[in-house]
Amino acid sequence: MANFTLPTLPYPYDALEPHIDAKTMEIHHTKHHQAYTDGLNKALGGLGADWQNKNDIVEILKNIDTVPESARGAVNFHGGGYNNHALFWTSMKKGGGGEPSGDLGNAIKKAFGNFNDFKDKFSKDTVAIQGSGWGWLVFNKGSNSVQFITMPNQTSPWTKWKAEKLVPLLGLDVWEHAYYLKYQNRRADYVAAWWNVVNWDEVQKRFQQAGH
Ligand code: MN3
Repeated sequence: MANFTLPTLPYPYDALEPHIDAKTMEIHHTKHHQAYTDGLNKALGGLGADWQNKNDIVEILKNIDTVPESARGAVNFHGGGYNNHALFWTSMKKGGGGEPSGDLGNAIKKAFGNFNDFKDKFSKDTVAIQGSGWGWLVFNKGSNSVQFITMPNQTSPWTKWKAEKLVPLLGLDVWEHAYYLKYQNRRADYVAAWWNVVNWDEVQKRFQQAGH
């Protein structure tokens, strides 16, 4: 039986106040992320033993094309949601923000000109996502550079691995459940506030691990 479990947050629910409120964090984690976790387990549980025994979500997403068609849509959605949120929680921290330095800072400058241009593009294009989705800074292993992409719904950048060798570095959830309690319809205000909690040390670590 597939047994992915909800990861615990590395900080209390109120740690990201006032930028992201405690109630939103608690519901987002215990209800929404839990639902993706349950949905992933259910989708894999309906498949053969070889799929039920898999426990590496990144490998599953990289090979989404091999998931039997009966479950592929559900695994794409719930498995993407499972991994996206795990990355999301750990890419934020109390007292975050600022700019990345070192290799990552240089890669962002090379790709976008400077940090503010990167931030503007990321913000503008993520705010503009129609409906629900995520904005992502990714590392493209093929071109050895970072780039910005948007992904619809819960589809993970890892699902583009075979075609484009993309590694997710920093994602921003702009589903309404991520901001509606505090910001209502003001997605742009939520996106602007979120930069204050970005954990660049963690993003830098992912960049190193991606083998740039
Ligand atoms: Mn979410």
